[in-house]
Amino acid sequence: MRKLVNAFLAIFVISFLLILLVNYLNKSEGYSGGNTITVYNWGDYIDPELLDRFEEETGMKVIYETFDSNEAMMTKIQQGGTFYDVAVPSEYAIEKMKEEGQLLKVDHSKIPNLKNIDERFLDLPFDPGNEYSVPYFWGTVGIVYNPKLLDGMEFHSWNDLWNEELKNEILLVDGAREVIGFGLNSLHYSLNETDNDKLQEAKEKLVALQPNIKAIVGDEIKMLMVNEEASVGVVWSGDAADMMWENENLDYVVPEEGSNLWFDNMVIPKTAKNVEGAHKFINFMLDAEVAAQNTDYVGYSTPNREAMKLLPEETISDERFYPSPELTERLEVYENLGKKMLAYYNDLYLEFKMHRK
Ligand code: N2P
Repeated sequence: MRKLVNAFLAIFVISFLLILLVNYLNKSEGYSGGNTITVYNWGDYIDPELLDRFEEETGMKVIYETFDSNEAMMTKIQQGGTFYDVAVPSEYAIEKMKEEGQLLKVDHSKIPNLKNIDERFLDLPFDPGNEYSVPYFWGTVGIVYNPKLLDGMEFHSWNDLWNEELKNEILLVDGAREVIGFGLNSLHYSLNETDNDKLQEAKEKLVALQPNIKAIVGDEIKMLMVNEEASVGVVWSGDAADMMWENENLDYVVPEEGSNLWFDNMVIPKTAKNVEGAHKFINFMLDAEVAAQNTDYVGYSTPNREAMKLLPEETISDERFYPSPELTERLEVYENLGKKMLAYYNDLYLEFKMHRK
């Protein structure tokens, strides 16, 4: 009997190892083939038709994976075992990854379409000379709301969120910098604050917002707002634009205390297996017509000057999504606060989340 059990056990272990081996071989073939590129992007952040078009035009195959926060993306890349050829971090994350030696330099001679990018989005402090990154989309953080469900209520200030009438009404985007950031902004502090007392004060204030919070969510925030299952959301601008196309009762505001101005750029992680393909993909996304189609699809604001010329006037003149210089002055870009401080922001965010009912 014992022998039989041992034999079964041996067969089981061997089959298991074989499955692992086959899987590994399949994967490494896919990932390392010169004809494949692996792209790591935010959820809902590309027109899938463009991936097909890229494959048709270049004969390359795209493996596409998504993430929902800079923190999740950075952790995954840092842990190793990934072979992303292109990733799309925001500015402070780019600076951090650069510092940690996780990025390859971008070869501008292989990205002729860089000339299509508006100069306002080039050579920004987080990546002087765009040595490591190329603009993809940009935007703000603000409040999307449905006046129809709220007796015509309007929003101007972050502090409007604490209104007692909003019990269980608010959806929040699931991001540490975003949430701690608007907590700080509501107190007229910088969203790059590093003073412990002010950070604690912001966290306490956010804890006091909990009764009004319905859920902290990812990309499903769009569906929930469009279907009118919630009346208020703290969101990224382009997600708001997308929702507003689907439901015309919705409106979006960047609160008067100020908010975040962010830039998402394409980078090539050091672990890339197809650097040539990465450049081709980046250049493709910067083509004016491709960028216009992508902008039209995702709803975010494009940094591509030539693409803007192809977009409807009503899109690019909408100051909610292409803010005026006056509004832009009230906005702050997230700074790379350093490893320790970023970890502290994450801790505060987790503490805030633990106060869910
Ligand atoms: C798209 C996410 C936008 C990213 N769903 C904001 N940096």
